Amino acid sequence: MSETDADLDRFPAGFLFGTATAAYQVEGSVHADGRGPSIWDTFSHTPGKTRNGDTGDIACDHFRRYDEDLDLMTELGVGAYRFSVSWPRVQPTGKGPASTDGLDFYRRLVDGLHARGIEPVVTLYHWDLPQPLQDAGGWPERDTAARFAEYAAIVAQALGDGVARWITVNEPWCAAWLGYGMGVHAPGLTDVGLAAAAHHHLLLGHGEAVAAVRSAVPAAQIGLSLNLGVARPATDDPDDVAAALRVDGNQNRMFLDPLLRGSYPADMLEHYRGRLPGLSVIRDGDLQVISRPIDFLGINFYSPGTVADASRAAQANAAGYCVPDEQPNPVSADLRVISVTRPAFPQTAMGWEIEPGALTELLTRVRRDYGQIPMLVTENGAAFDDYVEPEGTVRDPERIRYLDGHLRAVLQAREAGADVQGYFVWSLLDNFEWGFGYSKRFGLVWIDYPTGTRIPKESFRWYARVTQEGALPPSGNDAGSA
Ligand code: GCO
Repeated sequence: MSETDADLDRFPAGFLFGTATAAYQVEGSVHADGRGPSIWDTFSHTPGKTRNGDTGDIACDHFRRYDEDLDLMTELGVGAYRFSVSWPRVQPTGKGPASTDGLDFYRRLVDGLHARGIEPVVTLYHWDLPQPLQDAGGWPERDTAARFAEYAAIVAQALGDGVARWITVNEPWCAAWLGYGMGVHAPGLTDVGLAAAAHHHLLLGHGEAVAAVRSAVPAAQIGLSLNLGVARPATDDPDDVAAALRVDGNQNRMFLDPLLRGSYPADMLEHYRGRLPGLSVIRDGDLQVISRPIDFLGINFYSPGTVADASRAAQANAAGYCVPDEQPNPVSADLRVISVTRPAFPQTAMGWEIEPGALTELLTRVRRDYGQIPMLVTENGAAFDDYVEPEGTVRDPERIRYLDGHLRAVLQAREAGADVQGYFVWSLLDNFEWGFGYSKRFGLVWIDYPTGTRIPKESFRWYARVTQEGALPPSGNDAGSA
């Protein structure tokens, strides 16, 4: 039965409204209680790697101010808070006995959430690999997957049934391809063969962690968060269509196929054959581990993409696209693709195109191609050039419009049969945006970094109404009216 338009503003009872952060981006206190260095501590302290040399040393000081942030979540009215556990806070060297003090911080956080009636959703890996494991080879090394399973078991046993929903790995694509292929994320390497091997071992680590968490918390609901993309060809020329298929393979099918079908896509196995060590690291039985059943699929979505064959920049330009003049990164060069953008198309402060309908397109594609699987939008949000007004408020109508549009896109995907059960705004707080440092603000809450002062933005109040009513303001009304 088709819902009426009015219903399309309303979410079903039980829909999970949440918000999200990640340890290295918000916690600070990087030496507290014996926390060891992660690859992001090393990377951010390496000159030239992050904007202005920004690091996560202080970040939002969430490690010390978490109680204040929990109160903000109460005000926000969210049903769930997605946060990540810092592996080097739990195991300072990435292996061996756990740090009780490190685990205690997360126990306090989980208890504080329960005390406020907010469900904790734990991400086990949000990119902060303990540096000693990278020194031993990092994710291109198979042993790292085993170390990750050991760490997952420790955290699951420590937090136990206080956590119902577990996300093993956040965006393995970023960890592998930005970190080992493009060099713009930690550990800052630029080797396609290493990136492909890291890709496989991150998925293997996910599969091993699924078993570890299930064994410690039998009732757990377990998934992972993928930053799946929408890669459209710039023209219908066969070379552009093939280029978009290669990007779809690298960003989407090389995850969804092994996870949900138990095999890598043949075209991408062929593409990466010979990039060593690459996917030559696959061993018998690995795909059975990787495709262990999960209870939900987390999808992080921000923006669609348009792709042309690397040899067709002039044609893409002639077709009206903006073609970047920067040198392609090693991963795109290997795929023989260029990303192009639509002129005068609305963009966020990251230069990412704003097209909410692309989220519907993505969610319904997953449903169509991989069957019915419960999905959570575990990240969606936007950076804009926010500022504090003279009266001390932060008005961010663009962010309200962005969130309104993408929440409507979720409703439309549900209407089309996708089982989307929740939505998490990235992010609760302005925070350390990786290579961009503190120059990009994604938060519902403004952070005054020198003082740590929190200022809820207008979008915070807008989202609090949505979580309260379980519905969006009728479209066009109050959706971030300037
Ligand atoms: C990601 C990460 C977040 C980012 C956010 C904005 O999805 O890249 O999970 O840590 O900060 O997505 O880029």
